[in-house]
Amino acid sequence: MGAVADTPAAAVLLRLLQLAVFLAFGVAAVCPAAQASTVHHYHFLVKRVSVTRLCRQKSILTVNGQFPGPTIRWFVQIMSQPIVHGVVGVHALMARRGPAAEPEYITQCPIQPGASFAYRVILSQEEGTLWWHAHTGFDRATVHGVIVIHPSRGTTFPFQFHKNQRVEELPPIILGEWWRDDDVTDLLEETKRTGRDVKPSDANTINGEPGDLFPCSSRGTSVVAVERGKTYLLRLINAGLTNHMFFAVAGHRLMVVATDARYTKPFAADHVMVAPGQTVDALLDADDRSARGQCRYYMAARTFVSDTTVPFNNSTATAVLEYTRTRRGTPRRRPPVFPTATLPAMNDIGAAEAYTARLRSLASEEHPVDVPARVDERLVVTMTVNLLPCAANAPCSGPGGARLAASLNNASFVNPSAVDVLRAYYFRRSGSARGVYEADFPDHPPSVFNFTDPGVRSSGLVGAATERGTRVKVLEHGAAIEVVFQDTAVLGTVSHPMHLHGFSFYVVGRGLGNFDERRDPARYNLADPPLQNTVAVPKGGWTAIRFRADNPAVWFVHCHFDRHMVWGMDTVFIVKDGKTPDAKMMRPPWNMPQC
Ligand SMILES: [Cu+2]
Repeated sequence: MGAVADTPAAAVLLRLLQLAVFLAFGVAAVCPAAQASTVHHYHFLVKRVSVTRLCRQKSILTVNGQFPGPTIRWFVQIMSQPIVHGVVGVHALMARRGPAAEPEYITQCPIQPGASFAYRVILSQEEGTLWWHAHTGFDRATVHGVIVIHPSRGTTFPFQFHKNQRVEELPPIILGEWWRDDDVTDLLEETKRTGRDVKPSDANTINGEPGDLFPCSSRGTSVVAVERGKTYLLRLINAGLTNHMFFAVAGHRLMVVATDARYTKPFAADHVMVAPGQTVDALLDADDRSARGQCRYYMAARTFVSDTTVPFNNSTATAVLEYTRTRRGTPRRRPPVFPTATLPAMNDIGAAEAYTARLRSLASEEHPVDVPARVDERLVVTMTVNLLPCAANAPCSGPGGARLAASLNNASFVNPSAVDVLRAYYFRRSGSARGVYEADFPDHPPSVFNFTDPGVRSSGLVGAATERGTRVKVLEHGAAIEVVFQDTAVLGTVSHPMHLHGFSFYVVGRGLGNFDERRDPARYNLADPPLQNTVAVPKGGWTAIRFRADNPAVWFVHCHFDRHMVWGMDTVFIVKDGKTPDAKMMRPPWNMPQC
């Protein structure tokens, strides 16, 4: 498994992953006048193809041979019935009452070669940009694509386009990462075997291309055409495995209007910071008045690294924004302008925080906020990168001769192997779920220390070890939940992108240092907090999120740095059934794959 194959056919033999996957969306508009349903069929074929980047050919896993994968478009307020297989999961859709496209071993076991699998997803209120991606190992590095959710018929965007209301869309921009010589599965296996950190990627990418600042990359560089005087909607996604990214367009400001498919109060920004898993919708005025005949601009994506003490990818990917008609006629092929002044430096924590702090919900009549004013339960959850001793029969070579791990509240999550959490919960509620998971995920850190003190480890008071286990948290149906994610300095502070399946959540507070349960809640923003599904917790700080547990199912909670996820910075929220039939978890489909 995992060797790089030279031909697609050989790759299929190696990975045995040629699965025919069909997505069939049954669309039933809520508006009574539009009861007639429309069905969109998406045919996803997972296959290997050979591509060349950074002067090197390698085989990658794709959907339909496309990298990035196909774009799915639909309208909000629909019910959909996709048939999806176990590799591709739908990111961040509030799939109502599950079982939905979730990670393997959480709500389903991996689908075996040749099999297919159907399940139902009921969408709720997302509008804007989401994405779908693989949730097996590091496969999502190349198995991902955009989901565009248009305003429902009869409605429009809650913001003005510059001169007319006609929507001009730029092609979606997916940021990613590229390893020149390595198959991502090999990287994962090596990390598991050695206990070492994942080797940094060799390039960031924009729509699968590093851009012409890299060798052998000029021909593939994405070129996005615009006409002067028009306003465009730009959809931006960070599909990267290991890095936050800054993004800026030379000569242009962006008007941010949405994140994670939820509208924001519009604000002008010279750059955005997008964490892995997050999306940003922004308007771009093609109106470069100060350009003096210039007509080509770089769109640039640079790593934002909050912890420079570990190796990282210090490169910048580019695409080109090109005016198709200038005041003087045909564009001249001058080198594009680089956003030197507006793209922050790689370690500019202030620029990242300043951007993130500006995110606010639109909070309008059509798009109101519904943040719980009081909570029934507050969880304080520390996020820690840990070290574990090498196993006696498996030597390892991580830091200090140990093995890297990660945890939430000192519980390092272990995937069950015999049966997935959903099946264990749904079919064995009488307590026999024991042996698959324990419903004892801690509500608070098991030991309290000065979490963000850089000297905490050298003080000898806190060890780097963690406990391993499949520990989940059961939430009462309808309860108002607050989760405070708290960074720790045990192996060094870092900004973790924390992601919750099944819910969008309000980000009601953030701060540096240690969360103070007595003082900080008084300063929460309960008026217009941003509604997100992935939040970048400040390095050496904390973030508080609130949501109502009204979506009964089994939901994965994890850091969206994939190596942290693999190391165990995860847990599962099981939301209990409500009283009415439509508040109960749907029965898992009969054809759920067996482990
Ligand atoms: Cu993390």
